[in-house]
Amino acid sequence: MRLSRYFLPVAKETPADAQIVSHQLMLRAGLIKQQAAGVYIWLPFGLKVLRKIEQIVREEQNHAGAIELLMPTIQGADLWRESGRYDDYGQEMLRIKDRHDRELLFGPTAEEVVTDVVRTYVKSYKDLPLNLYNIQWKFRDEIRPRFGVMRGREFLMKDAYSFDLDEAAARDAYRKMFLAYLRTFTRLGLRGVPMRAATGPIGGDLSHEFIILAKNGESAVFYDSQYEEHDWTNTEISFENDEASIAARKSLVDEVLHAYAATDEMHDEAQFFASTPPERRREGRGIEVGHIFFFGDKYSKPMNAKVMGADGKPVNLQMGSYGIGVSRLVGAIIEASHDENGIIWPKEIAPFDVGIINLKSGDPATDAACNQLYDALIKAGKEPLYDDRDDRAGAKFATMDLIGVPMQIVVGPRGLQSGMVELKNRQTQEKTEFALAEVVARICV
Ligand code: 5CA
Repeated sequence: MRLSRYFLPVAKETPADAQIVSHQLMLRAGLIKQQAAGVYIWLPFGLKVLRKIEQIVREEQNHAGAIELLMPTIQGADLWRESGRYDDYGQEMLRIKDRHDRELLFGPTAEEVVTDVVRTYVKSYKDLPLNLYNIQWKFRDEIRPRFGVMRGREFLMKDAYSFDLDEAAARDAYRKMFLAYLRTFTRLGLRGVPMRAATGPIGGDLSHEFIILAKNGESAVFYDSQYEEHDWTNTEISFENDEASIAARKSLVDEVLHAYAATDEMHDEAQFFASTPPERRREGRGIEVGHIFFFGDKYSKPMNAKVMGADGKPVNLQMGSYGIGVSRLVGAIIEASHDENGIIWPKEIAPFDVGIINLKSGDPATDAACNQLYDALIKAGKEPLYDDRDDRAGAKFATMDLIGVPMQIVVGPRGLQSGMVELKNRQTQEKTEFALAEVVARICV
């Protein structure tokens, strides 16, 4: 993409209405524009990042055996009356009436809708286990939407729902998602720390939040430094349904959870001290990016979602639900990865792989070198962002740093006299000179 032809409205000034750094940077770097309180337009640059995160989340869900469908944003109120949640959910639910005075709502979550799908089509234990997910916009009328996309009213969520014959199988479904989450956050360049959690309006008796560590996190967290030092996803995890795989998943989850981690809500000082040697005890702040729940027949019972068991008797399905805040992750990743100059995208989700800065647009030799690089990078399968605008070098450096492209190639007439360009690493700020002819190969290793 040539910046002169792109739509990237960047701003120098820090917006006054944004309190935390990720929100400020998302506005300044032209990722989002507020449309209404807690409701955002995803500008082209922000949308690219959102889609990349979404794709990694999708690949890891598929890898773990979950199957994608797409449920509507608008739901009928009747299903929520069946489950008993219509009145309980309270003011966070945006209730809508159509022209026939029928009651609708903008879905804050989809346990009821997906349970209705499964009770319609799934009749036998032979169709299980089943895990259905979608990546869809949700609406929650939060009292105090804040921090930009971190606590929006409209937000993009991946929500998966597992259906099993009995509790043992449902707990395995839970563990599959647990491990899929560890893999997902690692691929996003993050460490998602699982913490025992309260279940709130989703319900159930077993629940974990996945928290990423960041200075401006909403909740205080206490954890074993193992979560920073050890990568449990290094071991190949099988998502097959044979007994050996089920047993391996159980022991891996048990091993992960053996290390202490809790938000202040669930923190138990005595247990922390008993389980964790002093040099490994950490206190910090974190952002909840995922939340998983096991809740048995909480929905299947009132909604009469049953399958025939092996003995021919009908039983209520055992369920769990598994959320990831896809749009929240954009803010959370910036919160965890930035410096005073701007965003530093982890490689996997960077909206562009490499920036090209033309120090003297209009100079024939410099333009030619930049064009040559641009074409070569595209040919090599990279996505370059070429700053070809007629602007000061300083402004170009500042923009490229602000928007966080992981690698930058700086091309100017002086270097070109000896056939050289400069390669800069956004994260380390390290600069290295390379021959023009060599630099693409360097990037593409
Ligand atoms: N049905 C369950 C799991 S599918 C559920 O709704 N869980 S949740 O309420 O915990 O939400 C799942 C994830 O969505 C959260 O972990 C969080 O990352 C994200 N999320 C929740 N509320 C908001 C919000 N107001 N703004 C942005 N993201 C949110």
